[in-house]
Amino acid sequence: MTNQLDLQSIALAGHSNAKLELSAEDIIKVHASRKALERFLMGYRGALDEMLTKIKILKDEFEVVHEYSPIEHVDSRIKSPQSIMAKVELRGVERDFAAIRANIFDIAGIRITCAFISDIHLLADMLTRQRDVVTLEVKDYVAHPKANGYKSLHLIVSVPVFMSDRVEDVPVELQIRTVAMDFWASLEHKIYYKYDRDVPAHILHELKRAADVANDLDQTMENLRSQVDALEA
Ligand code: 0O2
Repeated sequence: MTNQLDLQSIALAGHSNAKLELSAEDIIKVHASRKALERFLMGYRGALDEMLTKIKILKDEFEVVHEYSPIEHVDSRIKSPQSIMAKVELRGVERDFAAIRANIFDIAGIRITCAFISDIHLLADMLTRQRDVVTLEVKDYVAHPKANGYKSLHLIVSVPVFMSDRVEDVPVELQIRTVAMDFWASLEHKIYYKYDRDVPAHILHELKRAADVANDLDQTMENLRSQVDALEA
């Protein structure tokens, strides 16, 4: 198995309809790169499945025991080879699988949305205290929002994935935030790319205002929830 990431081969592998003059050697190279990439990503797919199962078990159990779940919605993705390579270039990481594995931690990603702010850390604690989950990094943009107003809890965790001949500890990025935080983040992300990262000042100002409104809504919902919980107690 080649361990060298050949950018051109992977690009070719993703464009099977392209009218290209390929030599037999090129075709063998494309297939080898494709297979190596497939094997590399397999560990990430396994890790994603394991984490998604853990999240589903928590959600199901919560619904049975508490008739309520802190989890509103779950999204997951494996980063595309093109996005992985863009990050590799940006970060100046060597173009081989070992270096990518050691330096890029968001190849497997899960985003969880919760109804209430207090659910975010509750859920993070329930996941990270499981004995096969190792926390590698925590970025708490809920406690410490970014200057633009972005709020979310980011965790990098690793889970063991059992293959036929080895065990791989594979990193997964978890982003946990409220529905309001998520609404804001997805709009901000679209605007950021629409303006090619150069967003006019008045739009940035409006976005910050919208983040404050989303935060007010989250606080109000949290207060309402506390009042309802107190009534039920
Ligand atoms: P994508 O396409 O969403 O995956 P790192 O991921 O460590 O290389 P960084 O910025 O140090 O880079 O990590 P951080 O702060 O944990 O952010 C990682 C991800 O959080 C980003 O992924 C975004 O998805 C999201 N994010 C961070 N800041 C913002 C923000 O200001 N607005 C929005 N909408 N999302 C944000 P990527 O890799 O940028 O891209």
